[in-house]
Amino acid sequence: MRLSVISPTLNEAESVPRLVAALEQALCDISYEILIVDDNSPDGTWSIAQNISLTNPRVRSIRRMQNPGLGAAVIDGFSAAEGDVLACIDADLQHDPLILARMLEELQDGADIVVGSRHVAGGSTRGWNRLRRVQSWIANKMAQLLLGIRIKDPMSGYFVVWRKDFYQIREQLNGTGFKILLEILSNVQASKLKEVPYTFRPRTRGQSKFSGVVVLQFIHQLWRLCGSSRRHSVRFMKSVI
Ligand SMILES: Nc1nc2c(ncn2[C@@H]2O[C@H](COP(=O)(O)OP(=O)(O)OP(=O)(O)O)[C@@H](O)[C@H]2O)c(=O)[nH]1
Ligand SMILES: [Mg+2]
Repeated sequence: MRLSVISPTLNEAESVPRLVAALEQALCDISYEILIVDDNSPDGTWSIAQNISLTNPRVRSIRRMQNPGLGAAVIDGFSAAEGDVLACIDADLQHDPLILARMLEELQDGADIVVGSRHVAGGSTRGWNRLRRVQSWIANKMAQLLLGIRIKDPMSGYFVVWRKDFYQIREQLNGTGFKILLEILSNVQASKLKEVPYTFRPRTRGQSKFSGVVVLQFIHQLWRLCGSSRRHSVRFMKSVI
């Protein structure tokens, strides 16, 4: 089994070399490639990744010039990847690369999608103030209730999925916004979802891209996904009666 690790980046020049080093350490027994998918960052993140790729053949740098956005970057990275398994991980090392091996084990044991989770036993968030905790709790509940998603951390940006499953739904995915996992969970016919706990660490380099626009995009995404799941249910009911 070959793994492709996709990391979307925007102004993460300082983090990318550290991410590559941390992944190399975490994946020493695994066959893998790393794709840094950058939206032509003004700080030259794509060129840092390109320089690393000159001496490290496992690393590829993708410089995107159109349709910027986290979700769209992940879809492009997944499409360019060559592994049987696709992982999505933030570049800023808030996601712990050490749990990737365990996530792969869960896939090999029969899971369809494995999510790095802050909200199952053993998982946590470090350094969040009360406001961020409340915001995250509300967003989680909205996603679970409105979309019928059963996992504890549907807002996670850290997950692994089989490439064959991604290809089955690629055309249905909308890349607008931050929450590409929600998009995948709402479209995929996955029966077995697993969560592996980890501690979401504070960002130590670069700037957060979380903003009010991201929150609005999330609300719009929920509205859109809710509408399409209602349409699917009506179509299904019509087909059985
Ligand atoms: N390609 C691409 N990557 C993005 C974009 N926006 C964010 N990212 C990357 O997506 C990942 C998550 O973004 P963050 O800013 O860390 O979001 P967050 O983790 O929710 O927020 P913090 O906890 O404040 O860091 C990081 O690797 C970012 O560089 C974008 O528009 N395009
Ligand atoms: Mg972050």
